[in-house]
Amino acid sequence: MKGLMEPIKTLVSFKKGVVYPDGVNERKLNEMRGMYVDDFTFETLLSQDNPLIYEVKEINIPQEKGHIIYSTTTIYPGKVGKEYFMTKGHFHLREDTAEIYFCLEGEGYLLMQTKEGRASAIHMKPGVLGYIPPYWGHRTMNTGDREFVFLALFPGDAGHNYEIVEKHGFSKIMVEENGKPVLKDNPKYTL
Ligand code: S6P
Ligand code: ZN
Repeated sequence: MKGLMEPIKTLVSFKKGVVYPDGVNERKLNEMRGMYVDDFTFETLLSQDNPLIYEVKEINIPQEKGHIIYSTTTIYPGKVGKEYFMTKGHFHLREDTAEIYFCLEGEGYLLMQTKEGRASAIHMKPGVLGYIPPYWGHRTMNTGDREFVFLALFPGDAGHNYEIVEKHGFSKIMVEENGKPVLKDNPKYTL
């Protein structure tokens, strides 16, 4: 670590996440091309509108070993076809780093998978903490009808690898069937 950092305080609203973020990283529908199963519905939706799918409210913490980076993610309610609005998903560049997600508001799933395609999902609602062990890629989806908000904490030197997800996708998808979220095999998944 380089030098001594001064302690900081962060206000976090349960409903809205970080109150005074240093930065907000927005992902709209057009940045999610190829991520959903139903490409036709995706393009139809996009030709009408480009909604905000999720936003990450960040605090500036050095991206270095020894630090803990934290942020809140808000995923808006909605679906592309039957598939719920979700994050892009990633592995950590340093694969031996873990992460904690703590749900503050709304409802959703934390979907994890190994590079071999083994999947595991945790149902998230306020008060649920999901532990993402080292080596598991992670993606979240909003299965409720209002904003799904969670706090994420991860090692400063974890880094992000989106390429694996862009290339192979996740082995499972979360779709609505008879008004309920159901985890299914992703027909687009390639190992
Ligand atoms: C970072 C952590 C989260 C996500 C955020 C958005 O390690 O897992 O802050 O970055 O939920 O997801 P994604 O996949 O677009 O980075
Ligand atoms: Zn992560």
